[in-house]
Amino acid sequence: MALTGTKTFLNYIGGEWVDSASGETFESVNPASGDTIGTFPRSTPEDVDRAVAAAKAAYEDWRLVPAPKRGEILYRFANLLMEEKEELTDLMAREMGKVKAEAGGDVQEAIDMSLYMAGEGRRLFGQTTPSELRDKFNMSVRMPIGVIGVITPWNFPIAIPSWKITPALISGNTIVFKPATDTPLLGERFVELLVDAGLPSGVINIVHGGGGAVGDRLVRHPDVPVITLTGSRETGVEVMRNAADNLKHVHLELGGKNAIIVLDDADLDLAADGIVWSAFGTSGQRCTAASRVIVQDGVYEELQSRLVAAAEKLRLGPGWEDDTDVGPVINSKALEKIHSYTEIGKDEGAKLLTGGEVATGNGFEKGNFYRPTIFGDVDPQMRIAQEEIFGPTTALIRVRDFDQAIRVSNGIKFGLSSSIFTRDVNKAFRAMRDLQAGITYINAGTIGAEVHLPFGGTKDTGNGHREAGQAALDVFTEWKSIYVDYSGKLQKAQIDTEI
Ligand code: UN1
Repeated sequence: MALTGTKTFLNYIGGEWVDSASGETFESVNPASGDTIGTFPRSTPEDVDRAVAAAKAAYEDWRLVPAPKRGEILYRFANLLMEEKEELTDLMAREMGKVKAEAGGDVQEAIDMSLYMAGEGRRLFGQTTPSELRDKFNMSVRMPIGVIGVITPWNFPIAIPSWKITPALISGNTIVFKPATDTPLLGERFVELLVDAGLPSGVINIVHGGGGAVGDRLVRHPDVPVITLTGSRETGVEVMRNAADNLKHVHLELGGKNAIIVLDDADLDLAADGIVWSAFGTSGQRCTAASRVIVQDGVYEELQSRLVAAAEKLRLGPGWEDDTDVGPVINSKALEKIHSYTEIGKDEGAKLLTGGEVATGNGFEKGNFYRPTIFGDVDPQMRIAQEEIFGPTTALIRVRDFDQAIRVSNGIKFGLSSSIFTRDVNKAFRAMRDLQAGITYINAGTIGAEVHLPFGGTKDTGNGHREAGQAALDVFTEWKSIYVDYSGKLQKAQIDTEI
C-alpha cells in the first residue's frame, strides 16, 4: 500500500468499504512537508446511522462469541501490528509528525495493549461470594453494553484507539470509530488490521469526518450507550452535555498541565534529561507533557541554564529523519495557538529564555515547526502556567520548599500526570500521597505510562474513569449480580434471618 499520495479512502461499515452519503472529502496532510497523505470521506450523520445500525446488528452475535475466542482475534491483531510496526512507524512520522523512535513507541503501546486485553479473554474476572441463605449461590459477572462510540485524538493515533477499542472488543461490544481528521490514514490502517485479524463484519466500523457531523451524531445517537473520548476539556464538557439526554456512559480523558518538581537534593543530570524528554518529546503534544517545572531555589539557576542549553541543542526536523529530536506540530492552527501563548507569556511578564518563534529557513516553512520554548520566572497564576498549550513550551516556576512545590503543582484545574525528583524517600512518599493527579512519577518525567496500569486523571482531566489496565474494563462492561437458589423453596433475603 502506498504511504503517501492522493489515494482516496473509504468508510468501513458492516464489513464493506463504502463512500460517504455526502460524496464530499477532506485531505490528510503531512505536517512536516505539506504533502497530501490521502483523501477521506467527509461523512454525514446518515453515515453514522448506518454504521450504528451495522454495529447494533453485529452485537447480537459478537456478545455470544466466547471471550477466549475474541481474545484470539486480538492476539492475531497484535501479531499483525508487530509485522507492520515499521510501516506504521514510518506512516505515523509522516501523517502525525512524531519522530520515529516515538512513533515506534506508539505502535508498541498498541501491541502491548492488544496482548494485555487478549489475555483478558481468559479472565474478565467477576466475584463468587457466599450467600446469606442456605443452598444459594452468588456471583457477579461483567456484561458487554452494546455499541461503543470511539472518538480519538491525533497525538497517539495508534495507541489511543487500542486503549479504547481492545477492551471494548474483548468485553463483547461492537464499535463505531471516528478517528481524528488529522490522522485518518492511521485510523484506517488500525481497522484494516483488525479486519485482517478476523473480526466479523459489523463488529468494527470506521466513519471518517469532523466532530460536528460525525462525532456529534455518535454522541446523540440513542443506540450508542457508551461514548469514549480523548480530547480537550471544552469538547469533553460538550460531549457530556449532549449525551445526557440518553443517560449515556461517558468516558472522558481530557487535558493536563503537568508539572515536574525538582528539589534541591535531586540528581540534576537526571532531572534535566527527564524534563527535556517530557517537555519537548512529541513536540509537547502529549496530554502528559511537562508544561511546568517547579524548581526549589537552591538549584533553580543551575537547572535553568542546563535546560536552556539542552533545548537549544535539539534538532528540529521531519519525524522520519533519523537525527531529528523534535518534529512539527500537527497543523497551522496549533502553530498559531502555541505562538499566541508565547505572546501571552511575554505580556504577563514571564522571561522568554529560549525559542518562542516559528522556525523558518531549512524548508521549515513547508511544515509547522515551532522552536522548543522555555519561560523563566513564571508566576504560578499566569495563564502560561495554568492553561494547556499542547506544544513545545514549558514554564519554570521558582519555589522555596517542598510544601510550596506541592501547592503549586496542585494549583491548577487539571490532574493528569505529576513528577518529583528528590533523593529524600520521605518527601517522595509525601509527594505520592499529596500530588492531586492520576499519575505520579518519582525520579522520572511526566510521560511513560505502561498499559497494564490505569491511565487518567483527577479534577478536570476527566470524569472519574480510567483507561488501560483492569480499570478500562469498567468503562466497557456493566456488572450483573446473579443469585442461584437451589434450595427448592422460597427463601427471603433480609427476612429469613434464622441460621
Ligand atoms: C497522551 O498523552 O495522550 O505516558 C497519552 C505517555 C504515553 C501515553 C500518553 N504512554 O506519555
